[in-house]
Amino acid sequence: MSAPAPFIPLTTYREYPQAEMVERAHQFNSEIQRRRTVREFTDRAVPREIIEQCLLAAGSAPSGAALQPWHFVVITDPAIKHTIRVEAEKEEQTFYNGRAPQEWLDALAPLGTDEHKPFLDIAPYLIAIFEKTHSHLDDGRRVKNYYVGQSTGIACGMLITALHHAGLATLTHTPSPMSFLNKILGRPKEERPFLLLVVGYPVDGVKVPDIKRKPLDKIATFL
Ligand code: IYR
Repeated sequence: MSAPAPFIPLTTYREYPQAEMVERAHQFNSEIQRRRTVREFTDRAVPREIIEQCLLAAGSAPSGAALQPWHFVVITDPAIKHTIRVEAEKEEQTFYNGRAPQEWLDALAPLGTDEHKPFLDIAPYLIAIFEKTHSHLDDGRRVKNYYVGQSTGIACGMLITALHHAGLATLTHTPSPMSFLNKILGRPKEERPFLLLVVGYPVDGVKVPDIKRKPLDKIATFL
C-alpha cells in the first residue's frame, strides 16, 4: 500500500459570470471549428518552444489513476523521418493493395489518401505518441497503468487542440501496424505506438475534402 497523496487546495479553478461563459464557449467552438486535417505540409521550421508548450499542455490530460501512461517522441532528424516514411509506406502499400477490405477503401475514397506519404519527410515535426501499459514510479516500482487508450486518446486530443491554437496544422496518421516505430525510435515493448502526428505549416493554397461536421442532434442526446 502506498501512502495517500497529500491533498492541496485547488487554486487554479476559475468561475466566470454566466454571460462570459456563454461567450467563451462560442469563441472556443468557432476557434476549434477552423481546425482541419491537412495532408500537404511545407518544410518551414517551427520553433521547438511551441512544440514543448503544446506537449506540456497534452501532458496535463486526465489519466487512469493519474499515471500519465503516455510518451511523446518528437522527431526532426531528416534521416529518422525518412526511415519512418519508408516503413510506413511499406505498410500502406499492402493496406491499399489488398489488405484493406473494399468497404474501408470506399470510406477513405473521399479523403483522397493513398500509400504515398511524402509529408513524413517534409513536415518539420513528427510526434510519435506511445501508450504505456506500465509505469515506473519514482520509488522504482513497476506498476500497471489503467484506461491506457482513453488516457492517451485524451492527451492526443489536447495536443492537437494546443497545436491548432498555436497556429499549426496537423495530420493524425495511423500507419497500421505501427510496431516499426518501436524499433526505429528505440522504445520498449511496454510502449505501444498510438498514433503518429505530423505537425507544421500547410502548403499555400492547400485544399481539404469538403466534409461537414455532424449537427448537434446527430452527435448528442439530452435526456
Ligand atoms: N492508415 C492509412 C489509411 C487511413 C485510414 C483511415 I480510418 C483514415 O482516416 C485515413 C487513412 C493511411 O494513412 O493512408
